[in-house]
Amino acid sequence: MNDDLLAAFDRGEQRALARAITRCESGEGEPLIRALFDRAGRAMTIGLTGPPGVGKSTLTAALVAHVRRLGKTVGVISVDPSSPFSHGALLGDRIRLTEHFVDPGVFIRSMASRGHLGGVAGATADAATLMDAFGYDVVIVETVGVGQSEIEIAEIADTILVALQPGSGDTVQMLKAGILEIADVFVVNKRDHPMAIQLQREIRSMMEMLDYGGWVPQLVATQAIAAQGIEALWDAIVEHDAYLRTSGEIAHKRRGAYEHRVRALALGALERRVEAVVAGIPDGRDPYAAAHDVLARFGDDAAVGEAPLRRASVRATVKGL
Ligand SMILES: Nc1nc2c(ncn2[C@@H]2O[C@H](COP(=O)(O)OP(=O)(O)OP(=O)(O)O)[C@@H](O)[C@H]2O)c(=O)[nH]1
Ligand SMILES: [Mg+2]
Repeated sequence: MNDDLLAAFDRGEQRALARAITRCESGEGEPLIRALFDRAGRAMTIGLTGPPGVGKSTLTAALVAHVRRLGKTVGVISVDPSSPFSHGALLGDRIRLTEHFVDPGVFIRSMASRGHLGGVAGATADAATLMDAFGYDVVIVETVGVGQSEIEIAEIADTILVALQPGSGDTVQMLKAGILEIADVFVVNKRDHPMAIQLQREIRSMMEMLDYGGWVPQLVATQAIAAQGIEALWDAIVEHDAYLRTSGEIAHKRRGAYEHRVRALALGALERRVEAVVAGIPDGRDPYAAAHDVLARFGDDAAVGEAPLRRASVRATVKGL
C-alpha cells in the first residue's frame, strides 16, 4: 500500500501528497517519512503566526501569488485550532485561498492543531517534510499565535513571520507569551489602519528591549487585502534566508529543529508506554514503589527521585544522534 502511494508521490501526483499527509495526521506516517526524509531540506520554509484575524490567510494568499509570479512553487499548511469557534475562520481561509486551488504549482492543506502524536509540531512537521520532499520550493505554515504550542512553529520553519495588527492590545500580550522573541520579520498588517504607525513605533521600542545577537528582525508594513507591501515582505524573507545561509546558522537551526522533533517522538512514545503500565498498577501501592515498578518494566532501575532526569537523558541521547 505504501509502495503504491510512494510511486504516485514520485510521479508528482498531488493526490498522493494529500494522502500521505492524511496518513501522518492519523499517526501512520512513519514509513512514508522514513522513505522520504532524505529528499527534504531543499525548500525554503516560512512560519507565519499572529493573533486571530490579523490577516495571516490574506497575507499567505498574497505571498503565494507573489512567489508564483517569481516562478517558484509553493505548499501551504494552515493549522486551524480545533476549537469549534474557528469554523468561520477555516471557511474564510478556504475562500481566500481558493483562487490558487487550480494552480498545480500550489498545494494547500488545512490541518487540525490538536490530536497529533507529537503535538502541533508532529503532523505539521511531517506535512512540511512531505511538501519539501515532493519538490515545492517554498513551504508556508500558518498558525494562530496565542500560546506555547504556536512557538513550536519556530522549530519547523527557517524564517518566522509574526503578524500584528494596529489598534489591538495584542502586542503586549504576545510579548508575554514569548512569541515576539521568535520573530525574524515583524509584519504590521492592515497598514491602512490609522494606528498602524503607532504600532510600528511600539514594535521598534520593544525591539530595543530585546538583546538580539546576529539577525535583527525586520519590520514590514503590509496591506495584505490590497497586496501592498508584499514585495518588501518577500525581500525581508529572502534577506533572512540569505543571512541564515551565509552565517551558517541554518545548520544550527535545522539541527535544533531535528532534535526537537526526535525528542517529541521519543518522549511521546515513552509517555504512552508509561501510561499503559501505570493504568495496570493496583490501588494502594505506594507511589514511589509503583514508579519503580513502572521503570523496571523498561529495564531502568533509576532512583525515582531522579525520574525527571529521564527527560534530560532523552535530550542527551537525541543530541548524540
Ligand atoms: N483593512 C484591512 N483588512 C484586512 C487586511 N488584511 C486582511 N484584512 C481583513 O482581516 C480579516 C481577517 O483576515 P484573515 O486573513 O482571515 O486573518 P487570519 O489571521 O488568517 O485569521 P484567523 O485564521 O482566523 O486567525 C478579513 O476580513 C480580511 O479581509 C488589510 O491589510 N487591511
Ligand atoms: Mg487564517
